[in-house]
Amino acid sequence: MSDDDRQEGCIFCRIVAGEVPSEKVYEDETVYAFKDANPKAAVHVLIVPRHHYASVSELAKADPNTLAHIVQVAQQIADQDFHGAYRLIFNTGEDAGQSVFHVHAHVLTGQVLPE
Ligand code: IU
Repeated sequence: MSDDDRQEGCIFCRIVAGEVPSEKVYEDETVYAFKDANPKAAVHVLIVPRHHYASVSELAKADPNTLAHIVQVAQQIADQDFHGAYRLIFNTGEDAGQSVFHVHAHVLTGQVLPE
């Protein structure tokens, strides 16, 4: 990852760079996926673009292909872990529960999910 891709002090930039340990689930040139440290389902994975964007709307504007790719990676994880069923969540804004301002998709799967 180049310096242009990251934001100083961002914990997810540091995870993507391997400076902070994480349980990797998947990676490729554009995204990195790892297990959420505080899982809310049997399988709870976070998928993040390598490049720093603060929110899903910022990502959608700047790089819609990577947003579509995140959906495909979520599907792949759910195909492996739970016959293709999953919930995909992008908390956007502090009042919606976003606490890390490097866009991340929560993939919840591996069990029947409550409504
Ligand atoms: P949120 O949508 O921004 O609230 O989600 C942040 C998630 O990142 C939350 O589920 C945390 O458990 C998770 N997380 C993590 O897995 N590892 C970390 O070092 C940090 C947060 I900071």
